[in-house]
Amino acid sequence: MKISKSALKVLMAAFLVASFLTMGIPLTAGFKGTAQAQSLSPSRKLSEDLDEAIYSASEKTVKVIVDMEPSLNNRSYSKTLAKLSAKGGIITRNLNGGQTAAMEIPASAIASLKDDTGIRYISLDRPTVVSGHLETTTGAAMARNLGTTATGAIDGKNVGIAILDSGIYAAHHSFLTNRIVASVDFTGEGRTDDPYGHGTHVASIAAGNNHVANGAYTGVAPAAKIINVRVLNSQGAGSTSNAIAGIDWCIANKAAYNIRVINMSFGATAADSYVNDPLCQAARRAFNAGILVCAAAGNSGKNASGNKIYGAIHSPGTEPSALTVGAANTLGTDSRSDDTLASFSSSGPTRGYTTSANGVKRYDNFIKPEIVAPGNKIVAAASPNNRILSITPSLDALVSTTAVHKMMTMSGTSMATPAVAGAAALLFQRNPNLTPNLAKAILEYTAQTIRNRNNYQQGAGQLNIEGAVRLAGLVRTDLTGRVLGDALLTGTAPTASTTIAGYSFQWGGGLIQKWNFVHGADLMTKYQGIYGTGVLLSEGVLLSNGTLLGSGMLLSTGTTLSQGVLSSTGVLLSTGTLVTAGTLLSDGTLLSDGTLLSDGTLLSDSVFASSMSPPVATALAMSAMEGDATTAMLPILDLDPLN
Ligand SMILES: [Ca+2]
Repeated sequence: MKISKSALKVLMAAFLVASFLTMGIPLTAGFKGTAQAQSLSPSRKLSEDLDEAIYSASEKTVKVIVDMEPSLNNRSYSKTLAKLSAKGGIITRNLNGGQTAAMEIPASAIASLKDDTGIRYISLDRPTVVSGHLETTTGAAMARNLGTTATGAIDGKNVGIAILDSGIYAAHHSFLTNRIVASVDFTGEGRTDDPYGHGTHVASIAAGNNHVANGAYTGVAPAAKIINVRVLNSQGAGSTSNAIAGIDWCIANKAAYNIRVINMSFGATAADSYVNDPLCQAARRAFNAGILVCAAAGNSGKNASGNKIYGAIHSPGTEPSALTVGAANTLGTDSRSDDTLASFSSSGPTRGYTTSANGVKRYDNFIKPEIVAPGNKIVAAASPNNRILSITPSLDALVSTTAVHKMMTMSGTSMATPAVAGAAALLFQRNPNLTPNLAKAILEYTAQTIRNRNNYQQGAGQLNIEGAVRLAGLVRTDLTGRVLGDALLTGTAPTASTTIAGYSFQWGGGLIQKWNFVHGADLMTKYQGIYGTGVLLSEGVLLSNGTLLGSGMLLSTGTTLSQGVLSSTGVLLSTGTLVTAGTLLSDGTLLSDGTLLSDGTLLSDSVFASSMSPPVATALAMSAMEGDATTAMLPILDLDPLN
């Protein structure tokens, strides 16, 4: 027998809720000890806390879970439910194959149900508090407690994150209350909501609150200010000039909204070197203005046959100052022991190029992305009637049917990027004096190396917010005027490991430089020239004719340059031959000219057949949006839909 995917989801969700309530709240909750619990008569059908709720608020509606007699058949269930409806009950969710129902019902009606033979038990639908999968597995939940009296909880408070995307559905309860402090449109459509459905999802990953499903989908920086800069239209597309106008607006309004982070979950094919690419140039302007720019790597990590390809980082992810983000896969478990890379995540090197007067192309060939974060099958906020969901209904996470609570599942480096943008906001809250370079360095240094993946795939590793916030808290706040070799920390170096959900891992302990991976404890104990403003983090070393040159101006002697890129087998590959030979690593081929998307328009990671001409690109985009078919973040029902 084949069970449809959506039916399976509902079944799994129902099971989850049942087991969740059982595990999260002791069944004896509300009872005063076992003696009383044991004295529970089989005929008693109301939980004690429900009794109390009825007593204290008989005129009100209560939220209950009604469990019907298992011996009954479906017809009897329907009859019982009809009876409950007649008494003013509104069924908010069917559970347990129809045998159990979550409902809202006038408290005054409950007494008359006590003797109903169809009903086994009625309990109060108790609110539970959980931390969501994303905030748990990234370490954001642990980071909340790493603040000071001055900062309070580390939740992004007062730090602005500009979401350059397809708009945001501001009424979604993930953004309660008044979290979106500014909205501006650069698409020409004259609206700032999100008919496409991409920007709302992205914004809630970065900064959504814990309102829906008792916190199951809490974003990384749930108190940050959200700045909605709409540069993608209702089809999810836009022009490069839209995006540039949006970036320049952020620079001009940085002070007004304390914009410290820009999130760009979109990209265009990188053909020009970052030196000439206008989107990269705009990203650089933002960076020079003190804003950390987080950019999606792109979803071109494999070709139509599913084979690994290298060299398909999208612009502006090709810009060296940007923090470029690839997608990891948590497999839906909080523990990071099983985490891997999403197959669709674009790998470096960057392949933008300049052409010399005699026609020779010179490729940038930088290592990108710098970091990876969860981006496979992420459940986050959905805007109502959005285009993505209308075309691909299977992406409905079936969490809630209420518009302001609705959630959908999406995959892509688009989803990974806002997790990093939210993390950056937490760092700036913890230590407002961090330069963008230093914030970027801390995020890279504390990342977890993913096994069997090279630097072109994972950069410095997977986002570790616990480690990053802890380290940011140790960095001195009087950074102005520091020179190379000065103490960077206020005390001793931190323990360079993190334990999340019971699994401990060492920090990667390194930084991505243009063509190299630099490592060593000095990177975080001593001030490095590359942490200042007016330089690039990635400019610590120079490569000349295959020779690595450490710059005494920018890096202290206690740091070590890898002699090229670390391959998945741990063997160092010689840089000079690595990229010029045209063949790269043994497990994939190098994309020769970066022309995967033929039309050169700016696209969100999730694009559709109608907006893309080449069938190959369409297939790739669709497969990326559905994500890798592994276990994933599970839908947890919203049991309080009217709130
Ligand atoms: Ca995991």
